[in-house]
Formats: sequence, C-alpha cells, structure tokens
Amino acid sequence: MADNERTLVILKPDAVQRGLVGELLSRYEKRGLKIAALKLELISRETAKRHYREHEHRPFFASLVDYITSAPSVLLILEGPEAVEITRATNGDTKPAKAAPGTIRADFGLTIGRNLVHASDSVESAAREVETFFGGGGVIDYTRAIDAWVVEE
Ligand code: 3AN
Repeated sequence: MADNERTLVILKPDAVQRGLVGELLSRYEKRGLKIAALKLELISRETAKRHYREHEHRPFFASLVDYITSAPSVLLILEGPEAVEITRATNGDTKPAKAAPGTIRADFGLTIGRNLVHASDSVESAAREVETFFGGGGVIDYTRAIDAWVVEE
C-alpha cells in the first residue's frame, strides 16, 4: 500500500462566498480522503505573503494576496495514500480552462484568479503549509470505521 500522506487544502474566499464549502468537502470525502483538521479563518496578509512567497515577483502577486485575504477561507488537512497527488488531481489544473471535466476547477471555475481551491504541491510543501496554518494545533489522529473499505491493508 502507498504511504499515507497529509496535504493542506484551502477552500478560498470565492468557494466560501459561493456556498460551495459542503459540495467541495464532499468531493474529497467521497474520494476516500480523511479530514484530519478543519477550520474557518480570515487569512492575514502576513500569512498570505508567506504562503505565496514563491510568487512574490510575479505580476499577479498583489491581487493574489488581496483575493486570499478578502474574506474567510476554509483550511483543512486531508490524509490518505498519495494524498498530495490525489488532492491536486481532484482540484484540476490551476487554469480552469485547462482543467479536466470532473475536477473542481473545471466544474465550478472559469478563471485562474478565482480558482476556488489550493492544495500543497509536494510532501515537503505540505509539511511547511500544515505548520503555517495548523502549527498551533488542531490536527487529530483518528481512524474511521470505513477505512478498511477505502484502503486495503
Ligand atoms: P496551484 O494553486 O495550482 O498550485 P500555483 O502555485 O502555480 O498554482 O499558483 C498559486 C495561485 O496563484 C493559483 N492558485 C492562482 O490563484 C494564482 N495564479 C497562478 N498563476 C496565475 C496567473 N498567471 N494569473 C493570476 N493568478 C495566478
């Protein structure tokens, strides 16, 4: 069986404002991923700049920080085998026009500037992002009764 991983997901302000939180959480849950942490938070500008620091010199950096801090986001940690890759595949391509049908960004999004969700792009980024958003606690280790029906031993 593949290694269990944890990944950090953000349901961005557009997802919350459009009333899509339940629908998007449901997609991850139906895929079999387990929620290890979950909270609603207005991301601070300082945290947003740190989270997106690799894009600091890109022309869209200021609007990206404005967008992610404009209203509350839902932050969560998903857990499961290959959770990093599986969650990004569930989200779809960064650009909604290129996202495959059936992915979140294709089914609910039109433009890159309102692409609804974020997920860590590697196990290393996930560890850093989990620390950024849940360093203060809130992650719970537990098993689900259905786990043996989702992942083979
Ligand atoms: P992903 O979120 O798919 O990992 P990244 O890390 O390349 O994509 O970009 C982070 C975020 O920056 C994207 N989710 C998107 O909101 C924004 N972004 C990326 N490229 C552009 C762009 N060319 N124009 C506007 N916003 C962008």
